[in-house]
Amino acid sequence: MAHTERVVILVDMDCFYCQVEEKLDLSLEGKPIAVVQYNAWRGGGIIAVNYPAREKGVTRHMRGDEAKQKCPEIVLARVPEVRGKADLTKYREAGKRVAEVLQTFTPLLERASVDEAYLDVTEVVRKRMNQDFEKVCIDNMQNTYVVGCDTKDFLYNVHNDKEYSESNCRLAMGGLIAEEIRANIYNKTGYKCSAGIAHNKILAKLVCGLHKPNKQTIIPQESVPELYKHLPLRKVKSLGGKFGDALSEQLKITNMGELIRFSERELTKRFDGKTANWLYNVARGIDLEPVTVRLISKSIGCCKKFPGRNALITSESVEHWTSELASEISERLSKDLEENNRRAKQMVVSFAQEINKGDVSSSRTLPLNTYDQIKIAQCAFDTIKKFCLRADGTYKIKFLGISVGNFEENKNTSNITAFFKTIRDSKNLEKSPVSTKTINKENMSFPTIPILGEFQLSPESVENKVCTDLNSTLSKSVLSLNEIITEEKSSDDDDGNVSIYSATTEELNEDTKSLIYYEDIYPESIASQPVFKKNILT
Ligand code: DCP
Repeated sequence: MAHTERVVILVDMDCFYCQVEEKLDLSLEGKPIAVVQYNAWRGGGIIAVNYPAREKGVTRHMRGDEAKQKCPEIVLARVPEVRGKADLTKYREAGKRVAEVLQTFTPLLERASVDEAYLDVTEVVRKRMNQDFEKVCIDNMQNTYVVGCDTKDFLYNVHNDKEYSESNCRLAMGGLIAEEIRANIYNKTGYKCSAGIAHNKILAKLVCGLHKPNKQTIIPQESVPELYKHLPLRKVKSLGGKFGDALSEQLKITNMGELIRFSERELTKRFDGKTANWLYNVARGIDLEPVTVRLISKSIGCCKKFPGRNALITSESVEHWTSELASEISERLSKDLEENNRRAKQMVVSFAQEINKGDVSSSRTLPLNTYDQIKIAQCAFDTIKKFCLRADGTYKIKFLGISVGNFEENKNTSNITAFFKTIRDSKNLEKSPVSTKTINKENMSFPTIPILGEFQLSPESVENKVCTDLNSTLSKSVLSLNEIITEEKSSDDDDGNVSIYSATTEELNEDTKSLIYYEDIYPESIASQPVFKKNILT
């Protein structure tokens, strides 16, 4: 199939959490609103801002107090809290309702996050090209923009210019379908959204936000150079992080338009073959990644940060928060089992701790054989204890996260009733925080894999010694680490320090978005790129 054969639509809800709040309290309609994850520090962190508030200069990374200064009439809706942390249930449920509407248009639907989904409508477009092409007109496409030309001219050409490419005719039909999808979402849920229409996912994503809110944008393939002319590299999926920085540094370029200067051969000299080929294609607006049917997330995760003075020091506090996270995971897993008949087989425990005044983040992957809250909590706690307990018997933990993934179909349906009984039973215990006294080690049904066992922060050693040991072990054994932690890649941090990445979360295909929602500052780098930072270890 030619790369311009496909028609892909990205649907992205506008200021999603704000819309959810508005629908739940109709008195908010039309008012400037921001959603905050409240904490006592300057009114909490803003995670969503609606468009009237954006007009007044309020942005996502402000604190609640700052937003009030910019826009005194702003309504700050607080994310509810359960177990001392954000409860996102209402936003997730709203996202599911939108996905249900999308599914009526095509089964080829890939949910990319709580409020974003790709649809491959190639087949739908093909079927409608003959019977419905007359409907592709400006009256039906009032909210459509086209990159590089006027919408009316574009529509005139697709109908009248015999030389105009067939692929543009298909995109125009895709545009009509996107208008119908968006109208349908609005009619059925009351939510507004924007859309990008292109021949592939990368372009659909790039143009989706060009005319937000409540509008959509088509990108004809010949307009790619126009789109790329001033587009920073980091805006393109996969180029937003360290790889994008490395690319920029190596090629001495900052925007996408400059990437086209490099031949595939030149790129192959600097990157592996697969990466070079991907870069070569993406520079030309070609992206062959298929829309993979995914209605449910690949992982379920939750985390909590403990910045500054909130760092967890005592064993009790670490146990308490591990138990809280495990409780949420267990609850969401049981709901997931009921709804999706699948079972997670893997758990990733992530943590960041302060060592020698620097934060060191890491994660461990463990098999998951039970959904029992207490067992999950115990297993996570054992892992954290093993890697974070300091010589003086205390901890200094800045971040904790548990996520589960590697789902497999649940074949054991006869055991479901028994399973829910276990869940019910374990819920009765929920109120009392897990303590070492109440947990019997024999209950453990998944052993902690002794990954990087030699890196354990031994209680006997003083911190400096631990760090020296870690460093020497790391340099000696990094290339022979077992299959769980591998030297997936190393690259330079912003500050020039070499980091060694664990493959664990990448294997799990971590949906980092599901992790970042819990806090106003992105712990994404922690969740997706567990590292041992060399500078901290020396
Ligand atoms: N979100 C969050 N924490 C972040 C980023 C986003 O909790 N760091 C939540 C709030 C958003 C929702 O995810 O409403 C969707 O995020 P988007 O990036 O799609 O942004 P919005 O939908 O809020 O706005 P836009 O209209 O610009 O897409």
